[in-house]
Amino acid sequence: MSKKEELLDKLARAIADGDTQAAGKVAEEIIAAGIDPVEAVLQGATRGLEVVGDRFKRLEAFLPDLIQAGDAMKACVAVFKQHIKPEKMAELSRGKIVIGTVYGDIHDIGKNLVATMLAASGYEVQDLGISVPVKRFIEESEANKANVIALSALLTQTSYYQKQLIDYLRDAGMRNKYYVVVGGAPVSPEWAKEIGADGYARTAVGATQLINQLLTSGAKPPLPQPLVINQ
Ligand code: B12
Repeated sequence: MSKKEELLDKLARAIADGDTQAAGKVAEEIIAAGIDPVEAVLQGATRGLEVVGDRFKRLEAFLPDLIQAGDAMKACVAVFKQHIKPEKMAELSRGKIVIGTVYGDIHDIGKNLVATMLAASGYEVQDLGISVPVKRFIEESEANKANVIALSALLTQTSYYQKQLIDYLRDAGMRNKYYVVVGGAPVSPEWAKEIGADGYARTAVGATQLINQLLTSGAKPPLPQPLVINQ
């Protein structure tokens, strides 16, 4: 194993183990060894996140492990940031997600899980919290140049606002700007199709897969049928 492979491996392990201190230290070693920091994130740190994501799927890791891994990721990126040219920074983000629980709904446990999984998977996540009006979702998505708007609804009544947001985007001629994905206990693939969403996932792990697939598919929103991840 070359010195470079060894360091990237060490970084992946530090992230997977959620070891913030080690992640920062290995990041310094990587810079000192003259390795491209963008490559280190893409080939090392991201691999660590995938490992912890897989463990989470197999119930071998839990939410605190994901949060720790996310923190370790932030620690290494903080070191790398000082050595990356601004124009290269975009390569580090897999995409920007604006997420929230829709208006009138205060359930946030599932939404928080989805947001954490996405952040731990390398996305820039703007979490707007609970009971978020449609207009605020749009304003924040515009301001943040988001790729995806993710809407959580736990009440049958409030899932209506998922439809309202998509209608709003369509009426404003903005529907092709964002993928809109929906989820929450009363939300089904049928509902996602009826309201013209781009995707539905049943769980937080599924939500990450869904967004990975949407953003790498090359298909532009709105999709003719929602992509459904039933896990
Ligand atoms: C905990 C809870 C509460 C807590 C919420 C605390 C909090 N901080 O979130 C409190 C006590 C505040 C609460 C209040 C109410 N609740 Co409540 N609540 C629940 C309960 C028991 C669990 C929800 C939960 O957290 N599940 C665990 C998480 C992990 O699962 P999840 O939210 O489904 O999220 C997962 C997926 O859905 C998905 N997902 C979630 N969001 C998204 C988004 C995207 C984009 C994607 C892709 C995926 C995705 O990924 C998540 C992780 O895998 C459910 C029952 C249930 N079994 O769902 C009722 C339930 C949702 N509540 C219900 C009701 C009626 C209410 C109240 C109206 C009660 C009342 N009369 O006051 C109020 C509503 C207040 C309001 N305006 O929102 C009903 C809704 C019925 C319906 N279909 O409309 C339920 C189903 C209970 C029932 N069987 O009647 N509730």
